[in-house]
Amino acid sequence: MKISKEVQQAIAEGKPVVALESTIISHGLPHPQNLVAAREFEQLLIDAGVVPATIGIVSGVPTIGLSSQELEQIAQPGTAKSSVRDLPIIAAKKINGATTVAATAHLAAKAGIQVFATGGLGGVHRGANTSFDESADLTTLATSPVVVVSAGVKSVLDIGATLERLETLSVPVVGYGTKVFPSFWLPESDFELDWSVQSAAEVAEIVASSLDLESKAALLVANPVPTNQAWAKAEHDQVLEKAFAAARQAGVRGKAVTPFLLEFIVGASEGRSLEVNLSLVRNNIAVAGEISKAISARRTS
Ligand code: PSU
Ligand code: MN
Repeated sequence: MKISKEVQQAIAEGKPVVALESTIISHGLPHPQNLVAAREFEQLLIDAGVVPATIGIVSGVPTIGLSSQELEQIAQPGTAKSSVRDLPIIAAKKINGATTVAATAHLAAKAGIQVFATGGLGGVHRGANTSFDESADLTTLATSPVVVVSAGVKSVLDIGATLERLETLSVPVVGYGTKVFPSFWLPESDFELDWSVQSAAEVAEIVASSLDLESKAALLVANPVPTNQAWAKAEHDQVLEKAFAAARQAGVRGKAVTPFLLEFIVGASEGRSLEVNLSLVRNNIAVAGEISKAISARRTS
């Protein structure tokens, strides 16, 4: 594992650092906007006084804090989508890989980074009772002590089942300023949470308690996209129906499912879903930045 000098120094000095994933770059956003977006995500953190640590695999080496040039490589079409189980294979083959939420959370926690911003966490897919398609994001969060800021999970998933699995896996979930679990492009879902927090300082307090209790699990902070930036519900529902039908017809399986659905949805919404996707990531990054600053303020006070 390689940690960039800047990230290493920030961790050592207890300065705010936020990890960012790279599968969203390689498989979640269309090329070539993906590289522009990846650079913008990092800049948002820099402007907020936070050190960005985009994580990916460069020639087999898990890298925490990609350089500008490395980021460009990871954004190339064809980069391997890498969850935790792919890490040793990609390492041995010495190829580039883009890390999912699971792999990013795993590596961030190993590096000592406490906060991670993404778009949407993976979860239990609809029909999982027969397909068994449940993202390794869920099981990995049970053993990766890091705060994950996510706009809930995508409404293409079985949200109820995903929340049940998070409960079973003992991964705490808090709504950020809400008790309603968000569903990615939409600020709401049909599911109510047990807990909500009102500030980054409150999240920092929970992180401190987790450390005291020697908890190994992540903390999922569910941050809804602001209503005025959300996708129109009617169009959202229509496009999702089409996406499910297309996925069924194409017979996609395994790790291709999530990228297939996301790409289809961007096309079928003529880019409107993409705008919302970018907005919600920006919002998650802003909240993650605040949380990392609150954690680092506690440490130095
Ligand atoms: N949500 C998004 N965009 C993405 C993903 C999730 O809005 O690109 C990616 C994340 O990297 C997540 C992965 O970890 O999809 C989940 O894939 P799977 O369902 O195959 O575990
Ligand atoms: Mn899957």
